Amino acid sequence: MADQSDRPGRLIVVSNRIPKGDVPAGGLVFAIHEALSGAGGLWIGAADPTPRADDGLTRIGSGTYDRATFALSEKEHHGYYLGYANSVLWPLFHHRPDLLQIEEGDFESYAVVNRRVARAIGKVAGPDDLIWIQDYHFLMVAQELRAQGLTNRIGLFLHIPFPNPTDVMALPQVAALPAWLAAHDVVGLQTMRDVTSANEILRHDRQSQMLNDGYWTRAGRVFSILSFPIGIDARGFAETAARAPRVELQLAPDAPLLLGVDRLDYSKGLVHRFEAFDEYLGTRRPGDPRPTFLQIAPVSREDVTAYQDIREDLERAAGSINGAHADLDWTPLRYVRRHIDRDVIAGLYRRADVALVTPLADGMNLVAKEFVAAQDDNNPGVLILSHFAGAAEQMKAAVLVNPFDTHSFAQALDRAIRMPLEERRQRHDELRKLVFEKDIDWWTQTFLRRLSRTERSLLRRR
Ligand code: ADQ
Repeated sequence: MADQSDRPGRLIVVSNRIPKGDVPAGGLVFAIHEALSGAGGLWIGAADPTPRADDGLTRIGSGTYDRATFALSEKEHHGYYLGYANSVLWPLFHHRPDLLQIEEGDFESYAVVNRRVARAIGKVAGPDDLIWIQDYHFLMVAQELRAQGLTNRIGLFLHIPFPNPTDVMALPQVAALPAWLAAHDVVGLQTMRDVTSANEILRHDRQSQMLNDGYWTRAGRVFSILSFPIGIDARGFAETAARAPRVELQLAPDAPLLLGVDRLDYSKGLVHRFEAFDEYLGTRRPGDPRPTFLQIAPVSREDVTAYQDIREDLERAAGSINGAHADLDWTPLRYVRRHIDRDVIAGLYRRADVALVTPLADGMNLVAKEFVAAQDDNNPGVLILSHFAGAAEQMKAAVLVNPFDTHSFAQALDRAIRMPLEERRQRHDELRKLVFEKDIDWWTQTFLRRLSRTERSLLRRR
């Protein structure tokens, strides 16, 4: 649990999603719950959309800290959430400017919602409270808070990648981005690669000036941009995996199980992954093991067109792979779109011989870390990890692949399936150490410590 004893004020966290009932075990939501349970505080998130929205917060639940929602109208849900956040910022920050859908009014909706959140925080924040903003839904909240005169320490953690300096030009509000960032005291990104992109973008801003050690100055304020790679509750996840119920998959006794677990999203590289598996199947020799690749990918953000397209592409690819390679007693690819419970997934990770975590762009990718935590240390599986997952910066002992290079990706699959126990153990030991040491508590504590130790003298009003 995050140590907050050296902090005089409360912690106020803002995230788009907030649990309305019990806090689910694991994941970011659980980490925020833990951080707030430490010293009390307030967690603010979006209410379910209603026909009309007003200002103010609605308190939900009760416990050692407060939880409250801000209102969102159906129109704002379309403009702020489905529109600007998920059809502009998400594709842009995942290096897909070709998928941008810039609609009139969406940015205004985003700005209205960010302003509403800032007003709500402004009303409840005490002078010593730490404000911790989560993710790309709230890039303008800090700027609004500064405009209200708040001098509190404000941190932002961006869970997704940072756009590169060329792509960012496709953002109509690109000129405002440096001021949004500079309104925070600490901007946390997942990787050094993201920090480099952010620094590069700020270098093009005439008002921003780099100091040192990650510090920048702009319009009289000093702020820092640093990487804080997010982790998981490794111990908890390992226990869940060891206790997980065994699912009957009806595989031949020696058939290797390959596993993919993703939200259905174009950034996750599912079509590329299917293509590599297809190529691998085409190169199998007689007598080689007959692997089964189980891909779990429930649909998400179905109201956004790009998500409907990826779903169709994937279904087509899955059908064609099984059409080409299946036999009477063998279905090489199983594609499951249904929601699967977390403990069942943990058990599947433990059982799998190879995990395929091969996004085209990803802030971190927690599946890579969960797979490692779930393994039987004596007979561990192999992690195939894309260079483009943030996790690749830390998890160098994985089998790293370029998902765009189908041929070498297929060779990596073959290598992973055949990897001898000794090499699997060596790689796993290294990965395990990292996943358990840099876990979710490490992440929360490192970020909050950095934020709370920001020099007050640096917090000048704009
Ligand atoms: P996500 O894009 O949601 O998160 P990711 O980190 O892979 O991506 O997964 C989040 C969680 O969802 C994991 O705990 C995983 O087990 C679970 N999950 C994924 N697919 C599932 C499925 N089919 N069924 C059940 N559970 C599933 C964003 C960023 C990531 C970043 C995280 C945390 O996009 O890059 O790692 O935030 O910062």
